[in-house]
Amino acid sequence: MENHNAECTCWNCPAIDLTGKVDFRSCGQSREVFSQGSIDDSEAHIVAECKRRPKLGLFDPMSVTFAECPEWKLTPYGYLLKDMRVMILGIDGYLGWTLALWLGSLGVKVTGVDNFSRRDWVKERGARTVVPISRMTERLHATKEVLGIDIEFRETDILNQRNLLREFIEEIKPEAIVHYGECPSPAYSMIDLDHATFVQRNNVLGTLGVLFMMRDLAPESSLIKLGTMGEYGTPLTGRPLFEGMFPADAVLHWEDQEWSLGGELTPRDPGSFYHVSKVQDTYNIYEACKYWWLRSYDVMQGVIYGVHTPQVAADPRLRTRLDIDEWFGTVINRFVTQAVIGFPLTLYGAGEQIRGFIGLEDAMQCMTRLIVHPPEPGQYDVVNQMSGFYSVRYLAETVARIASREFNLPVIIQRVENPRVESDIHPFKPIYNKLPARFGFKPKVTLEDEIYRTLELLTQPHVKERIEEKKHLILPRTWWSGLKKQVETLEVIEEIKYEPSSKTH
Ligand code: USQ
Repeated sequence: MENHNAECTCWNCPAIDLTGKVDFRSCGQSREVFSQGSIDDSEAHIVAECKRRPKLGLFDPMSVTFAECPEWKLTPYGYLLKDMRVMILGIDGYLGWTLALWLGSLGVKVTGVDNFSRRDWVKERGARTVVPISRMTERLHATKEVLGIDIEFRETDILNQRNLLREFIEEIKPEAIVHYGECPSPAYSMIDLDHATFVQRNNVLGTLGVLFMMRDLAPESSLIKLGTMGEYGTPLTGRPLFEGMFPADAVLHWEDQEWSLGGELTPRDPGSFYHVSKVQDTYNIYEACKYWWLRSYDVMQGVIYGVHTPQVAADPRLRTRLDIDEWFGTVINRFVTQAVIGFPLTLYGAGEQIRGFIGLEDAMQCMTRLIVHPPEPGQYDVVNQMSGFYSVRYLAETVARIASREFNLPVIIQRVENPRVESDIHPFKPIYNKLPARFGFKPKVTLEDEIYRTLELLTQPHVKERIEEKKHLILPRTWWSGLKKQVETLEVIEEIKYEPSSKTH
């Protein structure tokens, strides 16, 4: 569905300059409330000017749709604002870099900031990305040379150099801000007090600063903020994990009374001090939308995996990072690297933990669809961004099957002590309808195909060598209890042997 945003109007558009009788204290009111003109017709109208088409003069912002406006052009991901200015916070990371190239190739004017802290955190733990990545100057140069795309980059720490970020936002006037600029690691936040403090300070206060800057400098821009499915936890009652807020018909029944829960934030049950930082962000963003009419999509993303988009695969200098250590490697990426070097795949605990997952390329598709379909002024909304959910045991077996059949790698699966405090046997009922239903998202990458592509890259001798050099960092030793010791093997489950496949992939 490429026309999911065809009927959006200038009310959603970041090029709009809202003037007239808009009461910015009346938080979160939607277009419908205004359209009803209920209070007093003479007071309730809104007029706007277009920053891109000043010749229009004052007009009703709900009278022009994206499909009708010459500034919006149809792409496979919806109508896209011509030369749309998108700023990526955390542009040097696994997701940030990938999105920069992806959006640039669609004609978006990409700008970005980073302080290279992801490189530093990984180095601090003695680890490194197993897929080699270039320095930023070389990345930018190669992007221009290979893809013909200019990206404007500023080295900036969004928390400790707020003045620099402020100046950059003022100069660029971004029409959307994608916020990937946080520390993403549960295990890193659980190392000790210093790390927990660092992660919460970095994430929560960094984001708080961004919100104030948006209020002052870019109130029409939308904030697409990376949250996590891990905000919700895995409730043992098996109740559905709604997309941030309860649906309109949800009801609280207690004793002999009933109350509607529709529209209220759902309970959060984060699983690490990192996850807590995301929950705090949720509340800060929710409040900012309410107080200042900012607009935001909070993206509850499942566990990400994979290495491929057409742009990062176009040249070795354009590759995005891939971490495998206990702090920054996510489970599928870790299993694939383990299979490549014959290290028994590490199921934590019972191995029956279930999580939502999404491949790298599908995550890029989702982000693009959200960027081109901005929320209304004052609208805080949440999407659960995932394309499927699996137990970690199923994932280990799938990696083993593909590695063994297609790459002739013998694979063993083991169970190790679980250093985390998490349920390893639990129900899981995520709701993830909004992206497909409202934004036209159709997953393109199957789990098997992306595991295959990752194996293809990681079995290359220079990558395999880099994995071998860091294999002492595979077994976790950061316990949520505070213990510092490497986990013990509980059980070697099986040696998986499949006949080599005759099919060419
Ligand atoms: N796990 C294993 N073996 C491993 C690694 C992990 O069994 O070798 C298990 C963990 O116990 C956990 C599950 O796999 O139950 C997922 O672990 P993970 O390390 O892949 O992901 P997680 O720690 O939850 O964090 C990652 C990202 C984080 C993001 C989160 C999304 O690091 O930034 O927020 O995924 S979610 O899990 O939905 O909260």
